[in-house]
Amino acid sequence: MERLVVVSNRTADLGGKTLSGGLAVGIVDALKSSGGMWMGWNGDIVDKSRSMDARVETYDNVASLTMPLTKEEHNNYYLGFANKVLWPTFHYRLDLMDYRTEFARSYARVNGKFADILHPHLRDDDLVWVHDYHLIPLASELRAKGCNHKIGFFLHIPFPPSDIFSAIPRHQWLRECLLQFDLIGFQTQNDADNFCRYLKGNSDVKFLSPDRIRWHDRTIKIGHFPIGIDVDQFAAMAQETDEEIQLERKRRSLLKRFQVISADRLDYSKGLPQRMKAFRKFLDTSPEYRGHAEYLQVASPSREDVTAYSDIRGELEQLSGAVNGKHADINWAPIQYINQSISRERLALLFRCSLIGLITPLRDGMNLVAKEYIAAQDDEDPGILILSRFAGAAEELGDALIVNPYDVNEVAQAIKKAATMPMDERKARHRNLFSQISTNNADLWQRRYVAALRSVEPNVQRAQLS
Ligand code: GDG
Repeated sequence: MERLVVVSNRTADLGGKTLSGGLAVGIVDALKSSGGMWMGWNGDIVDKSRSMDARVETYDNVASLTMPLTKEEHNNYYLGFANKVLWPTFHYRLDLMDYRTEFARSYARVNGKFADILHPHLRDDDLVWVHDYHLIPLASELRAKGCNHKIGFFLHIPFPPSDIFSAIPRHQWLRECLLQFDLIGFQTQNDADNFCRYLKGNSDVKFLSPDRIRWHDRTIKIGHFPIGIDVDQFAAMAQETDEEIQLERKRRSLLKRFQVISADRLDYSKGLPQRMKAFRKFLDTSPEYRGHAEYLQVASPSREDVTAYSDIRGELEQLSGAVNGKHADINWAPIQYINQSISRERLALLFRCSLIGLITPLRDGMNLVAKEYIAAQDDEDPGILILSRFAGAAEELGDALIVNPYDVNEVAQAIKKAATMPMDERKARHRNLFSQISTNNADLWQRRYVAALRSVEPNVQRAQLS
């Protein structure tokens, strides 16, 4: 059996006690069964790069190949090109794109460094699976070293419409880098369609079928592979007994209160201010819920060195303060805003005791929180998911209350609809949602992707880049 080699910007903490996140769990299981390898940045930042910085360690049949980044690489490749150019643009936020030549140069250089480190460790029949926007040029760099391996790419974030993508200076270079992969995978049909429409504007690309293209002497497959979660693991965590949470539940039931919950990295793509405004609208238009509805927003800190992220933090502090100032009573505050990361176990328990999961990103590749909220529910008394139509998850989770996150009135009405939803309807919606996330779980996601990569036609020649 071929060995699977996974490459991502950061590796999971393979040596740690528990792996967090459906992504890590799903991938590590696949790596264990093939005695595979995971390569990526180890999270350290050093002054200077030295060749002996790369390390291989083996945990439970999985090799981990890691290295640090230098300060320059962290600033220009990671914070710069990846998170000030690609992240905003791919999330349809051209207004936040900050393109600089030194970012692009460093991005190309770091991808070259990944290839330099990885290449000597590759075996002839390895399947190489590259993850996400940080590593678009990696296949091209590996091909330049003579790698004819099957190399697949999976984009965890959205792929924007052609007009937006082509606003990135040197987008043609990114396109040519992408076309050095053998399989290009997206989260949704919509993302794959956006990419295909962009390719159709190029005369050197020929569509052999809707999902196979010919570019010079290469054949490339395009597909969508919606990521899932480890449903059993998350559901089990949500059912642990926790005295504090049970007390909280009793208190709420005595006072006829219910909780609305959201949990996100504090990122402008997640729509946190719009959501807080929608909750404020709900309180303004449905005064009968004052004293009864409590909104908990967990916003874990993220990329704080990027200005767009610190700006949004200030906005949320101001908004939550203003709503609480206007509506709070001696023994009730409508918004509880936590700008800290909490444990995964606690998050699962909080999801279970919240009547409403309010997940309204402005744009999201998939959104795993939506799936985790469903997995955590008690099927005898399930909560209701309100989900943005701009989350990739909305393609699969049609039984949620689907909303436009920019429309505060619509979101406020959805909160009211959820608060009054009859139990039969709650159960019916939950049954369908749970069945969907259980079928398309993390394991199926990785198996579908790896099977598709294994079955691509081998491309032996390397196309000439312009
Ligand atoms: C990218 C794409 C795509 C959140 N707060 C805390 C916490 N979390 C966990 C959640 C969830 C994960 O972080 C977030 O995953 P998402 O999918 O919601 O979003 P991104 O981080 O933006 O991920 C996204 C994903 O890749 C996978 O392909 O779905 O669209 O943007 O697991 O539970 N975990 C802990 N404390 C917190 O406070 N422990």
